[in-house]
Amino acid sequence: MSAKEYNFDGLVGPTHNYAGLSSGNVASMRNREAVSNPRQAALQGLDKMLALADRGVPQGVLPPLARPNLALLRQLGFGGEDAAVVARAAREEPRLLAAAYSASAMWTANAATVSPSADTTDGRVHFTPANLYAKLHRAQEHADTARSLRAVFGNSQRFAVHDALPAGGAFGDEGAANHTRFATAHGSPGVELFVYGRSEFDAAVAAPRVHAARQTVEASRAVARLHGLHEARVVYVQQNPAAIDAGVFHNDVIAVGNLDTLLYHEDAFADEAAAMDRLASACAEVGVTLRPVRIARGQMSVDDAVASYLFNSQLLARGDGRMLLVVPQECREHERVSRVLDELVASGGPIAEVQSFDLRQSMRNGGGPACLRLRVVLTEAERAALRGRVLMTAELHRDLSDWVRRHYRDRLAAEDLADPRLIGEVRAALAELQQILELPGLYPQAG
Ligand code: SUG
Repeated sequence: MSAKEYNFDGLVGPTHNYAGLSSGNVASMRNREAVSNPRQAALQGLDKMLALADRGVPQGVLPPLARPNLALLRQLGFGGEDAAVVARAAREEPRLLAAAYSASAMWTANAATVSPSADTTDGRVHFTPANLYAKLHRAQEHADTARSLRAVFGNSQRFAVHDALPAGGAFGDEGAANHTRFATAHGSPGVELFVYGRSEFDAAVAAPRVHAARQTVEASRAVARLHGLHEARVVYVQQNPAAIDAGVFHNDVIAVGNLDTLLYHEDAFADEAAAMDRLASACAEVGVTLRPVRIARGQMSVDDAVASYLFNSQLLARGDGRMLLVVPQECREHERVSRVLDELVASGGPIAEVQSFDLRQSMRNGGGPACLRLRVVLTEAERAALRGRVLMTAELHRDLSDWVRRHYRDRLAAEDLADPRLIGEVRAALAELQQILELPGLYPQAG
């Protein structure tokens, strides 16, 4: 069946800030307490969405989550009126206030794992929101993420939006950031690759030493079961623990795949040869001859990958059967990495073209082009079953950019989170956003 891959980017929320909440994520730690510009962050994201939509890449948008998460702060013992909750948290536990204000849902690669209807036994598109258990500020996302996915993908004949996996370390799940799909065409049956960092139960799986691995193999297996995937078309591969220790907190910081192509660094996986063998034979089952594009240590190191985010790129099919690689601008500012990009294009391999975007605001929190998007393969009938005004057009881009300019601050420092006016500003913004996106009731508190 013919189907297209839609990239649903997260609309950056009005409280985008740098709180240094993600140990193991080099950029997040380095920029802790830097001053952010939420307005610029949102506009940078919207401009990428429109530029890709204009090139014919199907593009959607997913809304930000309501912040601050006052329910979280109340659950942690901060009581009283909304302003009092914020004031006391700011005084006593500013890190918790920052978590409650985090705009981290913008990285929709972590919103869920998605399996297209061509892969699932019941013929529906399946979504499992990621529990993001590893970090407090991210672990608060999944219930609201499930709510917004159910708003957009609410047609239960076409879509199944599961609840997140159970809380607890055994099922740490980071969603599509650790998931890649291979197929002859987006609408054909595919192979789904799940990359994990550790195992809760299998002591033979060596865990990283410095940073905690966020994804367990047990979580990956549970998602594959929930989605009704065929065993022969699922491959589980362990991430290289040394790469996690070097700052590769998600597999999409070291590898990206699309259709028959996998662009990856030789240090991405714990056992490269075995991983590539298993992947290639599973791909053969669905008629895909895997085209690995391997970047060797000699070309660039894992540190270069973390610094530039070369692999956190979008690998997109062009009309002519070759591929476009969408990279963050930082790749062109890094001499070695920029050379690798030029070599990739000159090699005559699957990547025909590289396009770079200024996503600096998101990049400073460790989020490149691939983090900002959730890939959802949809048939025409499934696309017609979407709810809301969520597919990117010049008009939607104009309305959202105008909304951002009217509601967002251009400066947010750590101390600004204590400003009680921010609560009302965000509420007013979100109340209007649900109208623009034609998703009434999306934010119950926003009225
Ligand atoms: O989970 N950064 C995010 C970045 C997520 C990137 N996503 C993918 N690789 N798919 C994270 O570490 C930083 C927030 C802060 O420090 O304020 C943050 O959450």
